[in-house]
Amino acid sequence: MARMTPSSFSYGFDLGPRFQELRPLGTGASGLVLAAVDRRGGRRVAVKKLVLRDALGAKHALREVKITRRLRHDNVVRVYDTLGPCGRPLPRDLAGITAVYIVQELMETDLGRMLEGGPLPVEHATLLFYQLLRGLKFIHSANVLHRDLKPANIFVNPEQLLLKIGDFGLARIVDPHYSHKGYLSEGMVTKWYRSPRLLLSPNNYTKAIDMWAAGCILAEMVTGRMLFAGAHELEQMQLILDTVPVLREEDQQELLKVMPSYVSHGWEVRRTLQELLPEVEDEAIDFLERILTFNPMDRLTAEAALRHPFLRRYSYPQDEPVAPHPFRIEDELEDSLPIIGALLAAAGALWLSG
Ligand code: OWQ
Repeated sequence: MARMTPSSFSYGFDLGPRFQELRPLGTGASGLVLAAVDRRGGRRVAVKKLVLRDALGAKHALREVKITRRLRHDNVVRVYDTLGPCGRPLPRDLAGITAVYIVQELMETDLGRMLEGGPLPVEHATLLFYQLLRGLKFIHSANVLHRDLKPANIFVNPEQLLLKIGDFGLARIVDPHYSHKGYLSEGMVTKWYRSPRLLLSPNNYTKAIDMWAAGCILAEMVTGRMLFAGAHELEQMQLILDTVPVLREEDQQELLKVMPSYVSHGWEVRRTLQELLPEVEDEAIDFLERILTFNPMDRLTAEAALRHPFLRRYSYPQDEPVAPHPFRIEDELEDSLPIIGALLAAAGALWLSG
């Protein structure tokens, strides 16, 4: 009997003979990820398996495929291929398909692992953060929210100091021209990078919320310590309130309703960002203060942050591209409400033919 080759069916990955040397990297937001060598072209790749267990699993897989295929940018992990069972091309109609494989670029490490070795030299942290913002500017211009930015989802090739944003398993499309509430919340997003707004209303996802996470990540790169490491949601909010001033009247009033016992100290912070991060230079503190604002309306956008003096050595607006084909309201609805999505598609077809 022919020996099963390791590539034929390891780890429940039904990929056919194209991939070799499979080894597990971890379980991401949406499924198991393996490193492998693609015999076509000899590239090393990361392959993520999305299991279509039920209608919801299929919906999430389709969304991740749709989003990651369109996001082509230097600072976003590149998707090379999306495959079905046996490593065959993905059919148009997914009926009967049990798994989808996303074949993507393999990066050497992630920022979480890098930070296990302690803080980064501030020059390295600045260059990496510039690339994080450059990637976010592009992602947000495509009307995509990442929603789970954290060091483990940010991939790095350390010798070139190249950074790419990855793992779009919780990403959503949101068209800012229409009102939205980010209806579906999975409730599994890491709390340490959650903005105060998100702690107060867990379903309300916006671009500003990705920026909060980015700010937490910059602080962590420079200090080697997680900025706000709450053990639970209430403590997360308390740690934020210890350092982030609540300037707007409406936010103060909401907090008085939600956590009256904690906020009764005249709205003075207990320790400033400068006191919390004594090793961080003034310009970086100023920058962080513009990102870690309590109210998302006061927070710098990725595009505006790229123009802050902290990044003047790297900023080059002519080479900070936006998405050529942003996602639109139809894509957002198609994701959330399959029936309306189908109706819109049919109406579009009618309109085109008529
Ligand atoms: C890499 C592109 N990983 C990934 C991996 C979730 C997503 C996940 C694991 C690896 C990073 C650590 C080591 N490149 C990726 C990716 N994704 N896109 N998604 O589970 N590269 C949580 N790597 C390579 C390599 C060697 N030794 C330790 C880690």
